[in-house]
Amino acid sequence: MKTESLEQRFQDRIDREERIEPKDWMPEKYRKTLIRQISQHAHSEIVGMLPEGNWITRAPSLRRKAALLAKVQDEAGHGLYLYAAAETLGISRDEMIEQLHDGTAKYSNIFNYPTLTWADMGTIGWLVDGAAIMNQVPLCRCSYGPYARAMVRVCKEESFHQRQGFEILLTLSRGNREQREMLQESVNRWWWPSMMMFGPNDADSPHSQQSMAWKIKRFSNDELRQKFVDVCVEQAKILNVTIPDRDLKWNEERGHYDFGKIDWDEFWRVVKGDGPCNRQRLKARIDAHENGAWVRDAAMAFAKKQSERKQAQKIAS
Ligand code: FAQ
Repeated sequence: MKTESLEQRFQDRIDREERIEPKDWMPEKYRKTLIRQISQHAHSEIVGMLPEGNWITRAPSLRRKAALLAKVQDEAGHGLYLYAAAETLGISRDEMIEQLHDGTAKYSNIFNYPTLTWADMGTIGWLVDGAAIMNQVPLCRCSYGPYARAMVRVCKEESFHQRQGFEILLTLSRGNREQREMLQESVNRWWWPSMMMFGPNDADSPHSQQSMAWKIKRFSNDELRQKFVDVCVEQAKILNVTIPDRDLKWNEERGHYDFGKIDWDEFWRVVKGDGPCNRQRLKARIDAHENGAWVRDAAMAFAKKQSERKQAQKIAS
């Protein structure tokens, strides 16, 4: 059978909304695109623990500490489901981790910014998890089964994270002047990097067209960014906070909010490794991996011992 007809059949399955599973035939480029996206998504969850981890010991109450700790643990879990989903495509976890550590794999721009105040824990929940949900709910309908199924649970947890962040900000918005200023200052710093999370404009997004044809992506980067803006403007009113964009205004004709220009130079600088915390984030991940070598060795030794014991029991019985 010719490759062409295999590809056509594959596309027909996608068009019929059939799920593609690990043992199904798939074009090499589909497999590679998924490995790229899912592994980068996994790395984002794992690196994404670092900015919040910074505040676990300094959370203002036991309730806040417990919630933040649980949220960060959820993010570790998301990373693990996603690594497992990517492994079904024939790449090992070791290879993915190596690509993160040597800088060949990307992770979300957003995690290269510092968390300077407690309000940042609220803003990350509101804006960063908010943007993540906007992007990830459609991924529950991604054509690749293992990724789509992993996203169902991830999205449920992300939506809890978003509310947890919003509630931190709501509390600050009802607090004293310093607390309200802390809230505004934090939103000023996180707004634009959160807008960048959706990726380059559609015209400058090399992967979007093919990923949409394969139904990996269901909406374009710009469509999701617009939805995010429309939702956030209403939520900002409840928080009594100003979104730092002078061009933000309702466009009656479009039925959406217009917004200002994104600084794409900043985006690419951060993505290419020159953001405020890139070096610090990678160093923290590499150190954690190296310092955790003994845990992996112990787990392997334990698994080996158990399997030897089972084998010995089988022979004895
Ligand atoms: N940051 O052609 P496109 C979270 C790269 S999880 C860095 O548009 P695509 C949870 C892109 O990789 C957040 N790089 O690419 C949490 C490509 O480079 P490449 C992560 C970016 O794949 C919350 C190039 O630009 N979420 O937040 C970014 O079709 C709180 C061209 O771009 C996901 O990964 C960026 N923002 O669309 C955790 C969701 N945007 O690979 C802790 C799944 C683009 O050719 C605390 N991913 N690039 O070298 C996706 O939906 C897509 O991959 C996009 C990019 C939309 C991110």
